[in-house]
Amino acid sequence: MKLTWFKKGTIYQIYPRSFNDSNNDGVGDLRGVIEKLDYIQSLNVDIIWLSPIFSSPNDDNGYDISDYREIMPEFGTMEDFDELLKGIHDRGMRLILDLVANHCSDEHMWFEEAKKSKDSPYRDYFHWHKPADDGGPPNNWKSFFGGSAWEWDEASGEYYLHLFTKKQPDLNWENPKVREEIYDAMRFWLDKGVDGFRMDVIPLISKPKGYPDAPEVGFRKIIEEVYANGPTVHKYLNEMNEKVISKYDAFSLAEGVGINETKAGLYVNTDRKELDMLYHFDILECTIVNGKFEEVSPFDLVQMKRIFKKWREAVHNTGWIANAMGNHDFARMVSRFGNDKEYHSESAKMLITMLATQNGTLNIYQGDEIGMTNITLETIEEVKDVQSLNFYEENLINSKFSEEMALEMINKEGRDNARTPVQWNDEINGGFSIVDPWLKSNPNSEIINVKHQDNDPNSILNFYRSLLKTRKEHDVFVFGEFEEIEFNSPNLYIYKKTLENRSIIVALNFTESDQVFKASGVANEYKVLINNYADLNTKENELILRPYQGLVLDID
Ligand code: TEU
Ligand code: CA
Repeated sequence: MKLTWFKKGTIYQIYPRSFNDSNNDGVGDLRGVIEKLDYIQSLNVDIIWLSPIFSSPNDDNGYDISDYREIMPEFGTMEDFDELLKGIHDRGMRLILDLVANHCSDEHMWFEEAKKSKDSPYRDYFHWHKPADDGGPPNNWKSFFGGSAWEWDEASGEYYLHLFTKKQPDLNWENPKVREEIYDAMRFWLDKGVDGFRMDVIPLISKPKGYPDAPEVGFRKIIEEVYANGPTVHKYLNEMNEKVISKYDAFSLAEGVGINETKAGLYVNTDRKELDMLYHFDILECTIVNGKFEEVSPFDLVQMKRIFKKWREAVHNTGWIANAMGNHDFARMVSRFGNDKEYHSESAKMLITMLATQNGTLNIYQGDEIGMTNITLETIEEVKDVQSLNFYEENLINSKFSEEMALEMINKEGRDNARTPVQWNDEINGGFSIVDPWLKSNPNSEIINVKHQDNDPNSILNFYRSLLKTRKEHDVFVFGEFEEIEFNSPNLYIYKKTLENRSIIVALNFTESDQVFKASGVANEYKVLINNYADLNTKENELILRPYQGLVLDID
């Protein structure tokens, strides 16, 4: 019987480059994480997900791996890693690593060898294709980061496939040797004692046979219908589970790109023995219509409730998901879904109250526990993210938007928003480093930082700590049966959760004005478990919710 310790857990994602710089070279590192382990433990989180720490030329900050068994020198040594892992386990937490197995770096030995000759034993580790009749790429596939997904290789007269940058060639999972290489790398880390993996773009590993053209639909649809969910994906995930994961007390968290709720069960239903859970993109992309830097839609609370509902129902009693509203690929949660100015603290606390009371594993991202916000980058030189830079470059050529507009869009949606250094104190660069960090530190570190919030009982940080603790003590938060109340309200998100004879009500105000909720019962007799305001405003059976107020009430 597989252990399910991860279901109640909270995952804390660390993006090491931006977490803490221990040797003042401007880049976060493993010793920087070691220095902060007591802090991380103080959050009451259970599992640390470390974004890639392996050797990499950093075209995509480690998501382009050149050696799966080596630590990136900028981040430290294997000894540092061993010490980190021990430090995490000593504190009763677990560690999952980021497995980037859909592609590697073009500087990985496999690709370097593959390029040398069509007869190389490594040639078939990748997807090579002769040109189309006109000499162009074999099909119309676009890379996630702009331009064609095929790159021309002059020497061999063939194209290779890269769904991300051209320095991230896709691995050919149809080749059993590739699969064994990846499984071996996984075993290497599991034998060291790591507790599992977050699996980068795992739904993309199997490509449609014959590389057919993608239909003329939005990019999101293309991902769902063409790039993800390929014909052999389940066979390989099942194999990976059988040969690797199931042999350890380990779990897998899939990045559910291109998986919609109708397909979710195929990946995470327990009886299928594939993956343990996934985080989907529907909340993360709920304001993105087709793709980043294209059309955006306004935030719509009812739509968000629908998304939570359909996912909850999709895996009900059969599988499991994780819930996230931010990570290293998206703008900051409080800036997107809350109000990072007048109601910074209130809205940050309300949002995490919502996420912590959804059914599923809670997944939070570094810095969100202090309400870190988006940053304004003044010039394109300050932008570091390859996705944003490629968009900017393409736009210079097709002039779809003015340069100012393009930079504005990058500031609104770009991934650098989530990658600015963690703000530890009010000193230079927020205490991350005494030298200029690789990506500009947010000037608001003078106000928003761990040190201030640590000393303030009403801070976002201390709210996270007590919310996560309460969540651990009450199974109903995670496992309760969900009952929507006032589902069609565009202002309030209210739900009741019941487990055995325990019931709670969660009441969340998504607006900047007071909102009235008519409770069935004497509102002021409810016991307050969580409240992001000092008091509870009630009138007979009415609950008056303040701007961005978030409550969890015990109604036993
Ligand atoms: O992300 C995959 C992915 O789908 C994102 O590129 C996402 O679409 C985009 O950032 C949102 O606009 C994973 C990693 O999380 C990301 O950091 C990597 O760049 C990417 O895979 C390639 O490994
Ligand atoms: Ca460093």
